[in-house]
Amino acid sequence: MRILLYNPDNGVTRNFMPHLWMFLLKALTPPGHEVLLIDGNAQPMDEHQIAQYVREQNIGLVGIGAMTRMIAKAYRIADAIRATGVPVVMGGPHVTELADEALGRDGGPRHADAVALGEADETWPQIVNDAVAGQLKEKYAPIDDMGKERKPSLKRYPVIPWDSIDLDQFNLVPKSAAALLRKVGEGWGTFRIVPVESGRGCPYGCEFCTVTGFFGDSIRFRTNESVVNELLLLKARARKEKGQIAVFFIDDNFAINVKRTKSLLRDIIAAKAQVHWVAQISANLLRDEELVDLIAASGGKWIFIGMESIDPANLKDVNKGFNKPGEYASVLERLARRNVYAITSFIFGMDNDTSGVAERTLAQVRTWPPGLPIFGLLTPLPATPLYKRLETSGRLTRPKHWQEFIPFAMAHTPLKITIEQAHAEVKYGWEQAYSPEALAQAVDSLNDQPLGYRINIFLARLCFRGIYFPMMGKVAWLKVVAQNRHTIFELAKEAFLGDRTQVTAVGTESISS
Ligand code: B12
Ligand code: SF4
Repeated sequence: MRILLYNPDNGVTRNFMPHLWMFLLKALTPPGHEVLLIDGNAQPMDEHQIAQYVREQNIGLVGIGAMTRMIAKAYRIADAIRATGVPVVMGGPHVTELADEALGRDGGPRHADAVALGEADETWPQIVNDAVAGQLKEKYAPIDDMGKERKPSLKRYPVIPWDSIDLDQFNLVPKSAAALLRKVGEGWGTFRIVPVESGRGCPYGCEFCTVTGFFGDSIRFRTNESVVNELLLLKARARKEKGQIAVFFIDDNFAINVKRTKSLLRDIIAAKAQVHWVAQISANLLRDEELVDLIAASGGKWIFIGMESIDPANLKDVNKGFNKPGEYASVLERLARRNVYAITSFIFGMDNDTSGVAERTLAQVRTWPPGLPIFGLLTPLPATPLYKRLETSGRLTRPKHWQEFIPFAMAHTPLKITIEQAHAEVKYGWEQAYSPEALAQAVDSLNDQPLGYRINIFLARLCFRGIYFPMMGKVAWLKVVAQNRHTIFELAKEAFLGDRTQVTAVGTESISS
């Protein structure tokens, strides 16, 4: 049977990184089937196009995975596919929480023939076999012999054949420049950011987060050996195609067990499996100097930190009191001393936020080493404790906000500001943090560093700017380049007239050596 795994586009980040679930399920598919992958972020398709594709390619089963924010699009695509007579199975966090919605058992239309609840590592082969036999069940759940929910172990993790898998849709180097860039240094003909997981689960239970409910508070890890081998495979591929690969360790909290993380990083270093990597780590775990040393030595370049708020009262409200705003600066400086920088994520519209929260946050951000601040709104995702609290207190203004998804729009009323004020705070945060002046300041703050670091922070900021100000077309890019022409000119002048030997940094040094 030919199986299509499809992930709908999120409308923002294009082909920046593929979704791991597709590669994982492909690797777990029983032999004898052909599995095709389409990520809508890299290959946008509308309902008509996908239906045509399914017919032309003679697809016998389609699997669709989606987060809450893409679920409306996922349902539209699923409807179009089902209209061709091909069965659709859906999985991922949203349909796990709201299976009845996908199956049309909540009074709405049906979108899926079957739903995979929770982690599908063990149920996927069964789903495929049942589809072949024409006997798809409505729900598949990972349960043990006693009928109790079972979280799959990651000890026997499948080998994802990164050396041979078709990754054409995920090359971040434009086709027009690939041939030329292949000859630069170790080769830049391709640049891919690849998701790798080393473990699952986070016990912290922040009120707005689905992770503790979905993956459970029992944390599971792959073996160090299996992670190291995966990195070696990725490095070999990059070398073979004269390109570069960076890894996003998508674990929810990569250092949740500091001892294990240190042992993994030591093994990566010992096996010379270093690639440039990004990971999510909560601030409280970054107090450990040895851990941060190992992060830097093993290729860690960017750490995503869910700071959420600089107000301890807000953090306490959402059960994230383990975040201590008083130590944010020292954590970031500890990283920056090793040339590791942070993606700092903030949420506005929290219950203790008052007017001016964005400027107060930015005032602190400006005193920190340069990084990539990002701003969002508190969002009640289905089945989170936050959703339940707001529902119980009658504060949800759009209880099914995902059915008509609007980016950067609240679905409940904060306590001390209006919804409109919260929207304005997010807008202000993005505008100020990514203004030409802010970009120039970030570059200047690294004046004592090699040029490569400054180019890197500038390019990273330009790309991150696109999360809020989508830069999909050439005109939009040209406008941004024009606005930042002064900084670009200064960097270019230094590159061509200055000490060129210094151009060795985060984005430019070789990762394939
Ligand atoms: C990596 C990641 C991202 C990446 C992008 C995604 C990517 N390209 O990989 C980045 C950092 C950009 C990101 C951004 C956001 N993310 Co995110 N992200 C994750 C993260 C950490 C890992 C995803 C992952 O690969 N997991 C590992 C795989 C193996 O698990 P999985 O995807 O769940 O798949 C398993 C099952 O769900 C199932 N399955 C999944 N799909 C399918 C499909 C079929 C057919 C079947 C049978 C089974 C199946 O089988 C898989 C194997 O067991 C998750 C948390 C987590 N641990 O999952 C959050 C998570 C998915 N993100 C979340 C959110 C909210 C966001 C943001 C909206 C945050 C924000 N406020 O801006 C943005 C939105 C981005 C956008 N523009 O759309 C939420 C989603 C909750 C929800 N109900 O939708 C999660 C769960 C985290 C959380 N805090 O709750 N994210
Ligand atoms: S620390 Fe991060 S992953 Fe863990 S529960 Fe909180 S927000 Fe979710």
